[in-house]
Amino acid sequence: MYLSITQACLRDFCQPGIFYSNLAVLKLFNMKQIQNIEEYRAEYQKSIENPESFWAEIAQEFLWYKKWDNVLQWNFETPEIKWFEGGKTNICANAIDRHLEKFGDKTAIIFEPNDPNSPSQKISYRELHTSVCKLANALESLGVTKGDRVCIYMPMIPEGAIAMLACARIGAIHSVVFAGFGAESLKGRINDSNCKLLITADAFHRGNKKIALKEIADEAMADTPSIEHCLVYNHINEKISMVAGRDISWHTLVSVQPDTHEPVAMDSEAPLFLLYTSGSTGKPKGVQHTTAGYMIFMAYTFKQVFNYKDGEIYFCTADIGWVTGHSYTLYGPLLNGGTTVIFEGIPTYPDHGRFWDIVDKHKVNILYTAPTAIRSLETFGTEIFKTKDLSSLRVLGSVGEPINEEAWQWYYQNVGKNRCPIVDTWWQTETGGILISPIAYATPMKPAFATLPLPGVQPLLVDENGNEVKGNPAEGRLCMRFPWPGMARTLYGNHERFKQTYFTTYKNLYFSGDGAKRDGNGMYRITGRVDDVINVSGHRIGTGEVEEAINSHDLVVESAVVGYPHEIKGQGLYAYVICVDKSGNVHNLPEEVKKIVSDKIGAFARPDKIQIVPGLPKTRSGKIMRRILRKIAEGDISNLGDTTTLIDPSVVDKIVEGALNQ
Ligand code: 7RM
Repeated sequence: MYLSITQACLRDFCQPGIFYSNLAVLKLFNMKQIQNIEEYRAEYQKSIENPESFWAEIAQEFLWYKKWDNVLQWNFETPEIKWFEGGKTNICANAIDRHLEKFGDKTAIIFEPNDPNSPSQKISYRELHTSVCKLANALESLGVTKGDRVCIYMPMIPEGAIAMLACARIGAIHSVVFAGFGAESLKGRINDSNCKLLITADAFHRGNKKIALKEIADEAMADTPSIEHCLVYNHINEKISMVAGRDISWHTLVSVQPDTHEPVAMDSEAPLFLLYTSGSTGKPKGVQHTTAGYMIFMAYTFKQVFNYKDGEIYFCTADIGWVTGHSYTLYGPLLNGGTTVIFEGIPTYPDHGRFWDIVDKHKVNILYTAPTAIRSLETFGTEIFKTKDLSSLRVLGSVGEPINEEAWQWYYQNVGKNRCPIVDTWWQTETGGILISPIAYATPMKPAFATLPLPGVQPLLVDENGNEVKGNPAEGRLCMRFPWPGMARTLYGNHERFKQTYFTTYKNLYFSGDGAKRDGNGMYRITGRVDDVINVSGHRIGTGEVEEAINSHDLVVESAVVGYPHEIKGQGLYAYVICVDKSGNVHNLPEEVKKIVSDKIGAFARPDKIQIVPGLPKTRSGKIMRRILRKIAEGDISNLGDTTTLIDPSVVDKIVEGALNQ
């Protein structure tokens, strides 16, 4: 039964009064959670039989200025995807304002600073509303308006989130650049989308390091003609230089603003944000997401996958500079009226117990992190757990790369104490939100498997020629045959590249770039990027497969395998291996590693070369930069290209040195 707009509005969500008079929900907010596998099957079936009515029912639970005319219009050839066209809404109003009446005093954000001795901070929905309104007014006072691009280059502090929400509130398109990127990367991203405003901070500490953010921003702004102003948040009282006329103090401007602001009614398909992501070639792509579909998909997937219950504390370790930070540190939890932890630091500062201290201190119920973090903590052993209380935990999540079985078991046993389901969530910047994942407490778990598609998601596997691989088990390239509301709509300023990258490899399909296997029960296991497939003597070998075999050796922490030209076999396998004993002083390890791969996969997959290394060249999101490893394996070390996006560029020198001494 529908309530009348005013009834529903007054009864449940909107504070009566001028600011909400024109926003309405069509139905009570009672999105049901999937409780077991039968319910999942039923919900999935419904979503496939009639996707439009499935998503429309969920969409009704949000605040709208105007209801949509069409639920979905799509064409994967052009490609054009439109969800809820004709509707008008605002994601900031849905993430904050709608909770005020009932949950105004509830904590929206818990901020845990880098230094464990500094106080943590709790921000209620009401306080968040005030801060966002003030900043929204400040942005408008600078002439920023609907459709303008705003670059956000901020530490992992609440003000970064506030900046994103304020942009969304006024209809400006946020483009967050991770604060670990340097001036060149920042400049390129600003210029690609002609951002008008840059929001940044003086500086910040991450672990032992200090990063002089404003100084880097200044370097970038020497060559960003579109930037009119730079709004600077004073985070640690660092001495910085301010350019008169261009640079403005956040504190000075924001403190004089009114503390209410009416959200701007946005078209469903109005761009919400850009997020730059690297492809296998070319410069980073500005993946563009839109308002209504993104909002509905993040709210739905967050609530289902993590089985989020009212009042729970949720901690996603992803920085807001990555898509996981956008969708599941910020928007997903807030759209559900949840409490989200924003953590400024790193897992190993001041020691490797930091995550567990945060879980204990804030009584975290749901922890969502990356396999790379798990594996790095794994190397320190399990002694630390004796002194930490992790009993508040109820659900664990993994994202960003395939989680190998060892890491899965370690996480399950030591962190989850064999009682918390792990949701291994597969998705991409381009998908906006989670597509394939267990639903906590509903889907049976299978280590290293992302398991089943969420309702509304229609995956398939295809062979190299684009023919569907039907039946189970199966293996192939992972594609989607039908749109989902959270998918990207274009690449900023380059629709042709969008089409070429995702929609032309296989006709009428979205191509993810990943390979996957489906087991006898239809459960998916993501095997990794298909661009990393190596062909040895005519055998196609997935780097992920070989790495998994190598990692199963007791003395191996992690490994990366690449192909290199081989006179006889076409390509040979070169394996970089991190040993438990960091000195790498284990003489027969290379032979043992070769043997374990032969045993597990087959002699054809036996690596030709093994190099014991102290670390791997990883980007900040935990992805191994294989390009560099390939060059070293080829012996082509004269030009290793740009290594500035690596967490630790010095590791490359160590690997080169090791390779030369082999
Ligand atoms: C969310 C995110 C996307 C790529 C994707 C995969 C890999 C992500 C998983 C995974 C196996 C997972 N966005 N990937 N999650 N592989 N299992 N659960 O990471 O745009 O930065 O990366 O990451 O290769 O295509 S992303």
